[in-house]
Amino acid sequence: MCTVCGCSQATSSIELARGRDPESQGRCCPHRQDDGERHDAHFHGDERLQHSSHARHSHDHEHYQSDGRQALLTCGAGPAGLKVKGTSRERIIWVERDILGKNNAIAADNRTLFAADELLVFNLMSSPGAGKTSLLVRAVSELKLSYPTGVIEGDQQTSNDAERIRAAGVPAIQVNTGKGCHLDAAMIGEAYRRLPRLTRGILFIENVGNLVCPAAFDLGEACKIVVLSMTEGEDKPLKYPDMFAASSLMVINKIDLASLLECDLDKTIGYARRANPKIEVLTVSARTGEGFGALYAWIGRQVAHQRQAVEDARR
Ligand SMILES: Nc1nc2c(ncn2[C@@H]2O[C@H](COP(=O)(O)OP(=O)(O)OP(=O)(O)O)[C@@H](O)[C@H]2O)c(=O)[nH]1
Ligand SMILES: [Mg+2]
Repeated sequence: MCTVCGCSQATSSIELARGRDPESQGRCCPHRQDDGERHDAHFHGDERLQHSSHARHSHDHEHYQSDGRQALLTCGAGPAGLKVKGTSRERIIWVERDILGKNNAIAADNRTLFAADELLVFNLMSSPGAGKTSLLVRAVSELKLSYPTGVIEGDQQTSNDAERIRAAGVPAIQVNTGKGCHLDAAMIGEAYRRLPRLTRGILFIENVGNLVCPAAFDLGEACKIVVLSMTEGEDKPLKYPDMFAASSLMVINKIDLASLLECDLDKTIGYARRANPKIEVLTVSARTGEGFGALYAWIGRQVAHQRQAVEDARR
């Protein structure tokens, strides 16, 4: 675990073996996309991309916000406390700098690529285990009958999810982020080039299971979708508002378990709308298929909207 912010980005033995700067050991932040970042990527087996990225750390520890602002915690003192320029008080300095600029530039390139193929791209995000892959397996089995469909899967390790998608008869690329806690635009651009051409089709990206960092990264998608499972409790949108603020749609999954749980659906939706008054909401069960008609209708509307935009641009 990161010794500064508590996130799960600490240096692994694998990264140390690859010669990671000992200064950064035990701390997080592959979040930063700047010259200090290192990328080690390879594809293996049936299209699994191993990706490890991390930033060079100064002793100052920087945390980044989804709106691109940077909160700088200068950790001048040791574990006993935080020190900023001679004071012993913790101070947060907001630096108006677009630290996600490099990622955003690559995301813009991805968007150009997707537009050229008239491809609709959805970025699915959730906590680990909310049911993203289960939902995708069911959805792509149906959608592939109407659209060229593909999936990019993101996980720290394993190609399990891509294998589940391929078993449904849809091409999938697995990206392994190693210690990384989210997909970034460069990973998506690279993975997309390894998929068969999906002209006028749909590409689903399943992000790394994490309700925090994926929200901050533009991948070039048409929109972000947050999957929240009934088992997580209704307060997640309050605790992780950035994820819900960034998403156009909240899919509440595992609705088949509703009668067994005390989760208050109305409360969950109300909390999500505090973070994002415009967020649309669907309830589904990836297990039983309940609610998938409405999900397909929603996707159909996005397809129609995108095709109309392409037509308008041509005129
Ligand atoms: N009861 C029920 N279980 C579900 C549903 N959807 C998924 N699950 C179960 O939830 C567990 C996790 O599902 P996954 O689809 O692997 O979840 P995920 O979000 O892709 O997980 P990560 O990729 O690890 O983040 C599995 O045991 C699924 O069978 C659902 O609608 N109802
Ligand atoms: Mg999954």
